[in-house]
Amino acid sequence: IEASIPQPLRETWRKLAATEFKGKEEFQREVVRHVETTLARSMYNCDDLAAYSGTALAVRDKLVVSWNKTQQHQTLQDQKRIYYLSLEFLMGRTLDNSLLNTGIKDTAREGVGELGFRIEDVIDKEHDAALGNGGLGRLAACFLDSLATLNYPAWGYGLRYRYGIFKQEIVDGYQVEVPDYWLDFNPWEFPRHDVCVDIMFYGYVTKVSDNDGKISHLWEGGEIVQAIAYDVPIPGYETSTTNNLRLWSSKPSSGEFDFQKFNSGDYEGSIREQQKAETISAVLYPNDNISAGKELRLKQQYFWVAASLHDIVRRFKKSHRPWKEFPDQVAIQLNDTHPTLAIVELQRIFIDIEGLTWDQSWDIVTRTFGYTNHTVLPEALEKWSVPLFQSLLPRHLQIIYEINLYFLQGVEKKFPKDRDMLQRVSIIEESQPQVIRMAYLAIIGSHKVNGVAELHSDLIKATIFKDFIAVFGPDKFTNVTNGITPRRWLHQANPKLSDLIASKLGGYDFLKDLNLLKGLEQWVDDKEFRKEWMEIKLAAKIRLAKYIRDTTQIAVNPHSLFDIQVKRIHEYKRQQMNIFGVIYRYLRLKQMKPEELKKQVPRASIFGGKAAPGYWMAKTIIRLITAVGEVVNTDKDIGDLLKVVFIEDYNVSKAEIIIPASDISEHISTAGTEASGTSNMKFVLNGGLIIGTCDGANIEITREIGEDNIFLLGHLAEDVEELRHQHRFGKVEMDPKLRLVCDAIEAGQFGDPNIYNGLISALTTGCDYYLVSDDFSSYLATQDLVDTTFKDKEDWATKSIMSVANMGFFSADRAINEYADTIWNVEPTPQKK
Ligand code: Z16
Repeated sequence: IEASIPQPLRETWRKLAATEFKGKEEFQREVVRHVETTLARSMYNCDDLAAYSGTALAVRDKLVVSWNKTQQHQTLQDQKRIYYLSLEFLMGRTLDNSLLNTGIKDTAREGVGELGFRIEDVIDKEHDAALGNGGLGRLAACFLDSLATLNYPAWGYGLRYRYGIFKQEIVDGYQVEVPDYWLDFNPWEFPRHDVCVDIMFYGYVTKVSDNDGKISHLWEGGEIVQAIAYDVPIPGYETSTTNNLRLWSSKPSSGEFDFQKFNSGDYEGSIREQQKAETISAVLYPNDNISAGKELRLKQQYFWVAASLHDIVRRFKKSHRPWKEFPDQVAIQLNDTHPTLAIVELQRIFIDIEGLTWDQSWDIVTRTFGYTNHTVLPEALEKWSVPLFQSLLPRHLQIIYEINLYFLQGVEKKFPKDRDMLQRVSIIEESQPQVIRMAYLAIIGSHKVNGVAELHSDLIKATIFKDFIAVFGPDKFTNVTNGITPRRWLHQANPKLSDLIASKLGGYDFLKDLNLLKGLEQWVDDKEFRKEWMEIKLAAKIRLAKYIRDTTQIAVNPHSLFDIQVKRIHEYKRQQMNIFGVIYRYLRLKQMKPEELKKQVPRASIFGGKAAPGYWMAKTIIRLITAVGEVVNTDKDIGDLLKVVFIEDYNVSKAEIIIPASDISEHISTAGTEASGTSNMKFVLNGGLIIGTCDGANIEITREIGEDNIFLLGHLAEDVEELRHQHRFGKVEMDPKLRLVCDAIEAGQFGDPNIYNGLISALTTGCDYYLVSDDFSSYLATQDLVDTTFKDKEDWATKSIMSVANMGFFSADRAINEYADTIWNVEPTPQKK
């Protein structure tokens, strides 16, 4: 308030207010000005990187103008805001996306062209913002795009990691992790040194009673770390709404380190102490679907949650509304259990700081939060040790015990004398040591819990959260099937396809209303259209083949069938089944006579994805893929008939090149394990067909595009339990074709077989938990069907076009509107231009 300019002077400000550049010349002027003044370079030393920097700074100025207006507008409107709390935002690159969303890509192309640069080269200089592991982080990024595009007043809250997900190098066929220091030049963030919050860890709790005997709790004496806000503008597509992503960075608290106190001899020691504070936001934990339970991770979670809630509560207080209206102004969505502490922290703020009663406070808290579950895998469910909590967050542990007590009292009333039930639903698991089940806490503290695809939402109700249906009734649980932003995953990644679609649908409205794709069905028999459609696919394959040749020296024939599996490496995603299938194909080709070989469909098996650094089995799978490549790719008998490629360091910007180039992509998780998957949607939207299991969103994709347009294989989720039981307690023979594959590996056909002992024993003594053997024959037969179908180019083109035409449902816009309707109870607020 004190920083506000007095009324009489505001006219002067208004006259001088920054404006967005208009047209090519003003854009160029801004680029050159930034190159010359911000970067202190000139036309004599302007390389692609400097051109990128100048362009990014010019575009950023434009974003900032609309961002300021939007924030001002939303503050004045003062309606309910959505806060999306996520430990991961896998944004990828920003320049191209900003150019497209603000409608100035053509201006920029011509503008930088006349300055001597190709826009593609300029765009290619940007470093990915890789603050996420995989699906969950990329979903958060797609949701931000949709929230802004649909004009919802929404903020993302996350951590500003100094190191994002590691860069993957393949050395001698093995994954090696290299740190991803990405902040050298990041024009898309704005440090807000004035927005800072002190966050406490450790310490102790004392009870004090006031004159009326009212008891309150003091949490004191801990270590204090400061959170500094960094803001990132999030522009919507073809709208003036530019939302905010606020990322917190940790640093030593100013009051904490009194240099006088330090022995002057231990100056270095005092600096080391300060650096400890910075480690909190130093690095993203590189695990997808695995919880490692490390203290630093819990510190990250509390640090981020406490800073965000402080910010949200401060903003609410400015409106001077009564506390009970908090849920009318604030919807907080918990992206997985990572931010579950927010429930406890808000209860603590209300009770210990704002003086509300427990019941008043708990009512507000539970009306504020929604919780999204993204997995049923036991190794991914977060459980924090009670002793760790006791030392790091003693007051929060007390509050959790109290939440649990009241909750269990309610359960006891509903199910009298059911001791087993009380044990099963308790937030505290009675293990050694005791642990806190974060998912249970998230359910109890939220008004809605959702899964991310229909099958997954059904499964959580039937399995891991079954008892909570009995306690709360079914209405607390719902489904919101994931979606993807068509702006990045069609228009940006595949501009030629987007342009072709626009030429037939009469414009680009489909990018905002993806159901309009349905109009493509009318063109499915149009010869010229079909030809252009398949030419665009071929061009994307040629581009990828060139990328593969430049980076791996492997020559892939663009006319071969491109079979792609790119995603995090995980046993449940079954890259091992894929590579076993490739080995089987290779063994079969080696047996064939020349006339038989002529009839085979040439195929390129393309893999990509990172393994968590501590996940040995996943790393072994990568080693097998590269080893098979070494043998197959140099086998003169095989030639183009089979190539095996592992693309290093799969990330968002590589996905934008890879996804448009698939004929077939693989989504072959053991049924019931992949909550949704989102790359399946991206591939189909780009005219690729998929081979997949009846799992996650594959099922709904089948429903939308029709079962003739998808290659399904394998057992159903409902059969999995029984099959696993048989593996454990009966004698089950390995599939004979898989036996042949294992024999070839064990005979040393792909190098030292000892490397793969773990992989093979998982199928035998490990009881084949992921059912690779059970699904193998179905997988091979389905791959044969893929080959046969691919030979009929006309049939293939029809399948491709009809699939894209029916993908409207998978827009993230649809998903966001469902969240707004069924969970957040908010309406969009478009602003006038
Ligand atoms: C993650 O990426 C996912 C789940 C999870 O519990 C943790 C992480 Cl880091 C993924 C799911 O595996 C995937 O099926 C889903 O599509 C994605 O989250 C977004 O919901």
